[in-house]
Amino acid sequence: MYNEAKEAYKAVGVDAEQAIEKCGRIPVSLHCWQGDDVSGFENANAALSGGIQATGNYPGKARSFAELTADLDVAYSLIPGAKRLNLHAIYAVGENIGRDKIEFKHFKPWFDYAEKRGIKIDFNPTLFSHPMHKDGMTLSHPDKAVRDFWVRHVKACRKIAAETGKAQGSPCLHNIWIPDGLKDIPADRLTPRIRLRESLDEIFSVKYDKRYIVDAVESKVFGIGMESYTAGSSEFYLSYAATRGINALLDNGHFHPTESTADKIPSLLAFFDKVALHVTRPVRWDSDHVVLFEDEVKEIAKEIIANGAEERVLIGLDYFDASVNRIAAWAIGARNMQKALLYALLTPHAELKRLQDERKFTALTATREELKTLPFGDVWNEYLRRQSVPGSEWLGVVEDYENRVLSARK
Ligand code: RNT
Ligand code: ZN
Repeated sequence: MYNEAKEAYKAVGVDAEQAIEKCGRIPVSLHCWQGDDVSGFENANAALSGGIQATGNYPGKARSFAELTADLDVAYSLIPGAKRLNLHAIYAVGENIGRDKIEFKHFKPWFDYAEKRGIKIDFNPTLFSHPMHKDGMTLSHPDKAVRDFWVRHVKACRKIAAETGKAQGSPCLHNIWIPDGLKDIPADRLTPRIRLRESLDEIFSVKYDKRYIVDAVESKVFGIGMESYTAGSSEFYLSYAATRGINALLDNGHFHPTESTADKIPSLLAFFDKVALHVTRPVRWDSDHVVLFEDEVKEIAKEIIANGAEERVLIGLDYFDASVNRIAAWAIGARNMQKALLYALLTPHAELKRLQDERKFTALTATREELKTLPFGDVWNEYLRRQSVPGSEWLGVVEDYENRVLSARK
């Protein structure tokens, strides 16, 4: 079946062998926080706050470093391609010493875990689920003591990220997202943004080698309880990143529903060396449902591949569904991201671009529609086989693990 598929793609000018080979080299960063509903290790009864929410109560969630890494191993075994690991500061291992005091050594177990598996790490400060996240604000809070605490936290995190990047020989993506916002119509939209700008400037006054760390800021249009205003809006962070020589991260759940995140990628590629992504699935709101193999995700992958930006777009996943088996959630979302990349790699972009430039729009639409029914599944199966990853039988692996291991977690 693969050989026939290969011929079908050859007929439209696509080399399936090359697509398979290339797909295996594009890293996708797996977010550790899908494994425990963004709880972290700071305390057992940690409640998620900050305008984000995990809903559902599926049994068997990971409660420790040992459980989370065991679960991640199962997930990784089901995902083809190059993989990274995305950590949050609340996953420091050992006693809770305070977010403004964490160091590389508190993440050393993660580093060793990843290194053994040939996986590189990305890192995030955690500016939510904490008593100093006051009145829904952190880096833009009117009280300087609150801002200073979070400045210290993010500085500590950037140091960890830079040390990680240096030690692993690959830049560590350090992404700042803050929940700061207002529920109802602001009386003052500007001052919180000025305070945020000043906090960020203080944070970025510490310089690190770009070979060790990629600094990014993540915008958001609204959150639960912050429906009317977010300090870290898209315009704010794009301007900030552009003027400070850092990068922007696009989360496709963080824009008005008819905006296309895929369309934003080439806009940013025209100005920035790198663009970071959080791929998710917003259902009516920023719900962070499991990523599907759907048009939005295909279009995102297309913008990466068609523009030859595999090394400039840093792909990460960001969703947390607590209503289904969490390992299956990892596997489904990451496999779908990979599917979208392979699908884009099996598209004759040069030919489609030529049709656009020659204004042959009838042929462009006709060709694109014909491509949709090529035997993609046969190439996908061959890709999985070569990556030694199970095909549709992957679910059995998760069910078996659930029966043996997860069901014993009470
Ligand atoms: C929240 C942002 C942010 C978080 C993670 C846990 O809306 O998307 O990226 O999901 O940092
Ligand atoms: Zn995000």
